[in-house]
Amino acid sequence: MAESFKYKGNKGNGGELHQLPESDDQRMTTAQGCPISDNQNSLKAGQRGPTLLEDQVFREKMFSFDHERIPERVVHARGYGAHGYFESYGNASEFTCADVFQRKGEKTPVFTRFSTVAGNKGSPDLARDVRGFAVKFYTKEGNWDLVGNNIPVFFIQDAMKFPDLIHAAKQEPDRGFPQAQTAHDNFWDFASLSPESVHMLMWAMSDRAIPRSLRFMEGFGVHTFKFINANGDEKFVKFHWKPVSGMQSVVWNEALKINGADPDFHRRDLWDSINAGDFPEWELGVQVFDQAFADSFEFDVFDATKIIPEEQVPVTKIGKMVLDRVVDNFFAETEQVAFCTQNIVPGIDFTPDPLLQGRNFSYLDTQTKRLGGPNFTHIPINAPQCPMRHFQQDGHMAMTNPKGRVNYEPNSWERDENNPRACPAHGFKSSSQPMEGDKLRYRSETFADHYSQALQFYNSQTDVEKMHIQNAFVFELSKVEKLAIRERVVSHLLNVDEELANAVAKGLGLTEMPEKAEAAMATRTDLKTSDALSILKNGPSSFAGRKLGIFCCDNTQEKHVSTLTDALKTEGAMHEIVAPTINGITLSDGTTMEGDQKIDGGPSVLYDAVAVLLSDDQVENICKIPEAKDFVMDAFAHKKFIIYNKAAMKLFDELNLTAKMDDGFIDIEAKDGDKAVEMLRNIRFWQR
Ligand code: HDD
Repeated sequence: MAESFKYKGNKGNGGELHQLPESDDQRMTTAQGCPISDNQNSLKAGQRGPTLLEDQVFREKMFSFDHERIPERVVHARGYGAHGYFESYGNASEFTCADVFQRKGEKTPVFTRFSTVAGNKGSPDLARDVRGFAVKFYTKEGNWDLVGNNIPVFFIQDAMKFPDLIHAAKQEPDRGFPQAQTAHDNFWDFASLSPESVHMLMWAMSDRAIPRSLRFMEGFGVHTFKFINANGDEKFVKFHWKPVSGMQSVVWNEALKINGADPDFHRRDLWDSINAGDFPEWELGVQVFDQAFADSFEFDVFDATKIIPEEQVPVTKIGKMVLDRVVDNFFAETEQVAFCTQNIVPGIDFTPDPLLQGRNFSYLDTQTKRLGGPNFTHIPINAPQCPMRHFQQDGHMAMTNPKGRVNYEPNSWERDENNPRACPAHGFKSSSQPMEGDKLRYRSETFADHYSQALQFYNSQTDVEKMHIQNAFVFELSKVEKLAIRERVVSHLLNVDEELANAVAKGLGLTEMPEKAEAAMATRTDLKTSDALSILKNGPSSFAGRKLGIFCCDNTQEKHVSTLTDALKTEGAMHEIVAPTINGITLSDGTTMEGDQKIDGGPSVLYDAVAVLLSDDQVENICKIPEAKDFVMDAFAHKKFIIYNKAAMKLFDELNLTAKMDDGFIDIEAKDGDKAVEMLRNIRFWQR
């Protein structure tokens, strides 16, 4: 036990603490398996002498350390993964022969990695950014990687533009900042010169880009793919992940503060909730449509800057993903997992979407560089969990070379598991795709409308969400130094919606409105709004998976705390005790409670709602703690529900809040825990 270890001083070997018992299962060895006698001291010439080059134990240890880092991902470097399973509802076999969907109730293992896009590996989780949502299905017919985002459209239409998009979005190359944000000149310069990005910009400036947790966001395959069924019939398909707990985001001011208070906010939430047995779940939905629909749809279904509204093609749920196991080792699993859009299985196929086509080259290429060679498929997290039989061999770190004499085809050796052949009846077959035409570099005119769906998205939001979009544009563009770039963005917004453009112009203090950007096509105003596009219209119906921060102190009434914690447990929600010291508090009935956070380490931005449950004899001291005041004021400003008791009123008085107390304040003495938690289901008191 760690506590029983006491340091016993230097005895010429770094202290007894470090010497472990001699049993076999605890003995430290070199990477070659040689037992190590001393892991604290290098081999020296004399007691104070120089270290000897001969020390193979030291050299091996240092060599391994020196080679620990591999290149971080060029995008999506900051990510977090978990294991789980996908359970098929068995209702998709009509559309696809993909084995993973054939049998109702069958579970397929998955590994899912969430990420931000622009930030480096050590950047904060709550940057305003798109979130990657990549799922590796270990199916019986090979790995299927659905490498999507939490936003259903993309900034660009052709992969040719991807390196420029990413160069512009990441740190500016001369100064090496800003980190993990698009709020700078280069990004907005590129975006405003690439009007195809306008639809995605609307999503990126919405609260979708600041999710409350990874569990409360949707995921999308983005591109149109193909489904092929057992009869060879083809349909088009778009993939959706729908979070079972509903959608939820933080507000921007919260995000700014959370990044300071807990840069690991999202990964910690995923880690904690899985370990607590509160497993995040998403249903996989598909929009399936045929060529006739594609021909009649307002936009080109191969254009990744467009959605197909759910009202036009409903989302059918075909299974559920449950993440139920954290990684054993972050590097081995989350870092080394290598997603490739090219990894598909029989029953699924690509379409000519020029973004998808380019991705199919890029991912394999980047994994080879990042993981050091073509054998990254041998790393356990990437290895298929079904048999693999082929004649690929050798290369760096080859671990599963084929066995036997034969390593070529055709051959006349006896057929067995080491001598495989292609199987025309069951193997992967590309779907039919009539093709003809000149070789040319061209953007199809069917991709030319850049504003209509941006307007549709904006019109589908609630007033609160519209205001957040306006504010986000203003925030980001206020960080842009060049006036001409700020104006150019507004000139595009004029093509989307005048009210939005005016609000942004006003927020930026523009004295003159720029002219509308030239558009290839007039913005369509006839597209129907879609409720599915709003977060607030698809919020949770329960407080489950959310967290209450309970700020209490010595002599807080025990029943006020327990009525709440009991009700939260029934709801499936979590709580943390925030206390003046981490060693905890003694409640009114003499029971002691450890603190989960000291007040300055547990600001209210870390919680979905707060309770301020104080005692008469402590409240005056608490009024003197600046962080205690911030705890309440931030919760108030972020429109959170605030549960309180009588003693807390003194603190509210001190903050001049008493006159402003609205229905978002819940008196625990008037309502019991159940009633209070019922109110928390609304998540925020937006009327404030
Ligand atoms: Fe990408 C990583 C999602 C366009 C090239 N991408 C990456 C990851 C996700 C996405 C989730 C992280 C995977 C992980 O967790 O390891 N990318 C998307 C989506 C796109 C998209 C949804 C548009 C629909 N990406 C895109 C294009 C290209 C790339 C057009 C290049 C032509 N993406 C990459 C990459 C990355 C990557 C360079 C970096 C690290 C990696 O692949 O594994 O190959």
